[in-house]
Amino acid sequence: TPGAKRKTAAPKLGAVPAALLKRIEREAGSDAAQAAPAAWMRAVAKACRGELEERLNETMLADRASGAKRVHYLSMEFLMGRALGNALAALELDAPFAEVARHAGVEPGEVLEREHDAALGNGGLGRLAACFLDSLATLGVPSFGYGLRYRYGMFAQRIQDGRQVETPDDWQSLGDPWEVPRHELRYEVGFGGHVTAEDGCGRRWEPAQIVHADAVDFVVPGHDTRRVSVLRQWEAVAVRPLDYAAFSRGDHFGAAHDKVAAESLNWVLYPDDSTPAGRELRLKQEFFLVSASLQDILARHVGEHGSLDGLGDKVSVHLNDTHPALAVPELMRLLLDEHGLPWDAAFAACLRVMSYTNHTLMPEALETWPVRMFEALLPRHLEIVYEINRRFLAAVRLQFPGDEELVKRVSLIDESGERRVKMAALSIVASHHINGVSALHSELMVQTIFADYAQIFPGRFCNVTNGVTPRRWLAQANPTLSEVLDERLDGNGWRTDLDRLAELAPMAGDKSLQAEVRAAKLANKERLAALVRRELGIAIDPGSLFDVQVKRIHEYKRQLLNLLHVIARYQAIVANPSANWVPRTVIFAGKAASAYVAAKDIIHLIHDVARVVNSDPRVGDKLKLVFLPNYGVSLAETIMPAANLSEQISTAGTEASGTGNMKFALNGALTIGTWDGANIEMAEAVGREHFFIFGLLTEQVAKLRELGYDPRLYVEENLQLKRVIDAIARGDFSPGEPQRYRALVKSLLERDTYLLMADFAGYVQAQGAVDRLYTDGAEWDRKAILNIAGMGAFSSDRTIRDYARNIWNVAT
Ligand code: 26R
Repeated sequence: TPGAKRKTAAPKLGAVPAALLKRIEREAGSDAAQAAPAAWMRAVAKACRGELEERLNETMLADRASGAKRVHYLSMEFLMGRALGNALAALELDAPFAEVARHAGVEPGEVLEREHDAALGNGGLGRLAACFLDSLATLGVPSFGYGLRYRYGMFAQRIQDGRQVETPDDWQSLGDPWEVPRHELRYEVGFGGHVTAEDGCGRRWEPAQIVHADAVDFVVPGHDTRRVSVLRQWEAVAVRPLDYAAFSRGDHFGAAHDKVAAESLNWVLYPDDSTPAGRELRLKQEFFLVSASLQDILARHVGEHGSLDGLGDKVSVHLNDTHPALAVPELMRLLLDEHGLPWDAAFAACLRVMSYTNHTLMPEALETWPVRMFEALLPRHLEIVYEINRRFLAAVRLQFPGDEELVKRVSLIDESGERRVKMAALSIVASHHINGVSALHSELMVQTIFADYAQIFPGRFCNVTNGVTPRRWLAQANPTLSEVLDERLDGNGWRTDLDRLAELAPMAGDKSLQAEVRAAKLANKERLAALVRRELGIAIDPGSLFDVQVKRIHEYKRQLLNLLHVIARYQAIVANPSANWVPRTVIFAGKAASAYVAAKDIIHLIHDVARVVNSDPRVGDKLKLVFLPNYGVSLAETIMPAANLSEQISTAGTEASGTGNMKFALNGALTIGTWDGANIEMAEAVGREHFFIFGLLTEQVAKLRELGYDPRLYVEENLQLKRVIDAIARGDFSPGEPQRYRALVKSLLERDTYLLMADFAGYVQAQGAVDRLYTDGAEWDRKAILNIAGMGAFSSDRTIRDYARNIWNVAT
C-alpha cells in the first residue's frame, strides 16, 4: 500500500495537522500511515463530518431562535460530485490535510480521488442545484435543498467498439461517509386509493398504499463562514418490509413485495434529460419528494410558530423546473384537508410560498401527465388541480371576455388528445414568480411557450441568469491558476467576491501575468494529457490547442457541427500536409440518454472519425480527436482548467443558459459560440471582440424556418461542406459498414432541425480566426485574462443574491 512508504525523517507536524491526524487515526481505527487511500478518504471525511454536524446544529439553532424565513429548494436532481476536497477547503483544513498525508507518505490527491461522485443528476439543471447549495451556505441564507436519495445515480458510461454502453452507477458501494441519518424524521406518503366526503364539505384522501419517507442529511459547508446549508434526501422505506404470513408459506418473493414496491421509489435516477419519462414510477418519485418535503416544512413552521399563520412570510418553496410541481396540489391538500383552511386562504398561502424556474424551451421536455395515470395515483390531487383550473379559467374569462381560444390554450388540462395535466401551467398559476435562466431565455419564454400566461400575469415573469460556484470551479479545480490570482488580487478574497476578478483587466497586457497564466494552463493541459494517455492510450500534445466540447449529447447542442469541422480540417490537412497548421486536439465528452438514437449515433461517429484521424500518418500531431468516457463532475474538474477553446455552439434560441460556458471562461478558455443563452451576457461582460461569435441569430433562425429551410442548398453551394457530408455518406469512417450513417446523413440533408448546414460556413470561418489568434501567443493570453476578468457576474453567489432579493425576499 502507498501508506507503507512512510518517510523516515518526516518533519514534525504543527498543532492543527497533529490534531487532524489524531482524528483521522481515531476514525481509521489503525495507524493512519498503514491505511489504504480509500480508508484514508473515509477517515478524513468522517473527521470533517463531526465538525460539519456541529456547524449544522449551530446554524439550525440560530435560525430557529431568530425565526428566520427559510428557502426550500425542491429538485429531483442534485449533481454534487465529490465532497471531500470542498469540505476540507471550507473548514480550512486543506493545507493541514496535505501536510498530514504527505507526512504519512500518502499523496493527498490519491485520497480525494477514492471518493465516488454523487451523480444524482443528469446535467445542467442538477449541477446548478449543487452550485446553488454552495452559494446558499456561503451567503448564509437559511435554506434546505430537498431531493431523493437515489440508490443508483446517473449511469456510468463505457465505450465498446465506439458505442455507448450504460452500466449502473453504484455510488454507495463503499458506503457514504457523509450521510447523517435523521431517525427522528419520518413521514407517511400515500398513493392511489380514493377520496371520501367528510361531514361538512371537507374531502379526505384514503390512499391504498403508504410508504415511509426517512430523511438523510448531507451538510453543505459555507466558505468563509461557519454557517452551512443542508441537502435533505428522502429514502423510501416499506411500512411492513416483510410479510410474515407469506414468508411462512414459503412465498419469499411475495413476502418482500411491499419492500420492493417501496424501495423502487428511490432506486434509480431517470437518466433522460430530453424527453419526459412518462412512466408511473417517475410520477411516484416526484410525489414522494414533494409530499415528504412539504410535511417536513410545515412541521418545522408549526413547531416554531405554533400554527400555520405567517407561512407566506416565513417559507419559500422553489420548484427546480416542473419536476416538483406536485408541490402545488400537495400543499393545497395539506392546508385544506389536514389543517382545515378554507380554499381562498390556502391558495393565497400557496401563491405567497411558491416560485418556479423554467430550464428549457424545448417543447418535448415540457412535462405533462395523463389524467388517467394522475387520477389513479393521486385522486385527491386531481380534484384540487381541477378546482385550481376552474377558478383560474373563470378569472381569465373575466379578464379576456369572449376569448375562448385563449381559455383553451391556457387550461391546466390539455384536451387535444389523451387528456393530460400540464405541469408548467400548474406551476405558473400557483407561483408568485416564474423565472428563466438567462436574459435571452427569459425573453423567449414570455414571447413563445408562456406568452399567454405572461399576458395574464405580466408581473410574475422575470430573469435570473445562472452562475457557477468559484470555490469548486476555480479554487478547487484549478489550484495552479488560483495561486496566480491570489498573488495578483492580494489574497484569496475573490473566492467569495468574484467581482474582484475585474481587477485583472488592467493587467491583461502585463507580460509576466500572461506568462504565469500560460504556465498554469500548460500545467493543467499536461495533467489532462496524462489522463487521456491513461484512459485511452492516446498521446496528445500539451502544446497543441485544446478545443473542448463537454456536455450532454444533444442534437440542439450540435456536437455534430463540431465534428463536421474536424472532418473538414482533416481533409484539408491530408490535401496539404505541409501547410502551416496550428496543431489541435479536439476533445469531446458527454452522455447520451439511453433511448436517444440520434445522440448515440453521434458518439459512434466521433469514435469512427477519431480512429481514422488519429491513425493517419499524414496528420500526425496536427490534429487529434479524443472522446473521454463517463463525463461527470469530477472529470469536468480536470477538463475545464485545461481548455484553450470552449465550444458553446447550440442553435441560437435553444440553449436556455449553459453553465459549462461559464466554467471554461472562468478558467481562461476563449469561447467559440453562438448568440445563445448566457453566451450573450458573457460576451457582453468581457467584450464581444474577445469572443469568437458566429452563426444565425434567434430571429434569423425563426425566419429561415418560417420561409422553409432547405439544408441541401447550403451543401450544394459549399464544396468543403459537400466533401465532408460525402465522406460520411460514403463510409470513409465506417469502411466495414458504409451505410452506418445513412440515417444521420439523411436527416442532415432533408431536415437538419438545428440548422448545422446553415451555420457551417460561419463556424469554419470562426475556427480560422481561432487558429490565427492562437499563433499570436501574447494576444491570446491577453484575451484569456480578459475573459477571466469578465466572469465576476457569473458566480452563483450573484445568482443567489438575485433570487434572494427579487424572488424569495430573504436577506443575504
Ligand atoms: C425528464 C424530463 C422531464 C427532463 C427534462 C429536462 C428532465 C431533465 C431535464 C433537464 C433540463 C431541464 C436541463 O438540464 N436544462 C438545462 O438547465 C441548465 C441550468 O439552468 C441550463 O444551463 C441549460 O441550458 C439547460 O439545458
